[in-house]
Amino acid sequence: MKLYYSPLACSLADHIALEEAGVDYDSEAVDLKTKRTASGRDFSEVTAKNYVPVLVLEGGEILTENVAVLDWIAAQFPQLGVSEPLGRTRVLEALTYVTTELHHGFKPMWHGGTDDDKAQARNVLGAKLQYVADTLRGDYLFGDTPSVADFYLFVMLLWAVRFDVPTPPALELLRSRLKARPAVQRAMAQEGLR
Ligand SMILES: N[C@@H](CCC(=O)N[C@@H](CS)C(=O)NCC(=O)O)C(=O)O
Repeated sequence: MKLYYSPLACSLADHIALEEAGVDYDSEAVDLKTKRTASGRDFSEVTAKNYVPVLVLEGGEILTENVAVLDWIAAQFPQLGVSEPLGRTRVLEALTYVTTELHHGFKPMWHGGTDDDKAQARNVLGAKLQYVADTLRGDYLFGDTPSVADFYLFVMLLWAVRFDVPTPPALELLRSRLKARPAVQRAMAQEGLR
């Protein structure tokens, strides 16, 4: 299994999930500007979508789209999902919120938005993070242990620090709690992050 990632991109969630799962995997960084992998390969040969994450499975199948990749990882390693009757659906609900409401909300910050665009995005993202804080079920989104949705949320919380997005205290705690986990530290170290 091989993960294509870019440092501090949304693929960090998958990197963390694989480390938390304790599975053997390879990984290779992708330069998202040049679209070259660290070994010099043209990334469009891996995926015509040209974005991360990409997870290449043992049989050579290629998974893209963060929600699908994280859902697949949680299906292989149920400790990274939620074990209740609606568990998988709740995790998909949370992953979809993160990708459509949070991740996409950062576009003006990553893609040269105007100062007005960025200020507006900060307000909207702050309100959406407040919604997440209000619905936490415990130390993590769904209770005492983190799921793949927490790992994707974690990346958004790192972006919030980087771009000065107001973050509710409960989510600052969640960020610190996740950052203290050995698997998270290993994934971040592999991406050259602190
Ligand atoms: N629809 C994709 C979007 C993934 C995405 O936005 N990846 C970013 C990094 S966070 C990327 O690779 N951007 C480079 C590009 O789009 O050229 C998903 O949900 O996985």
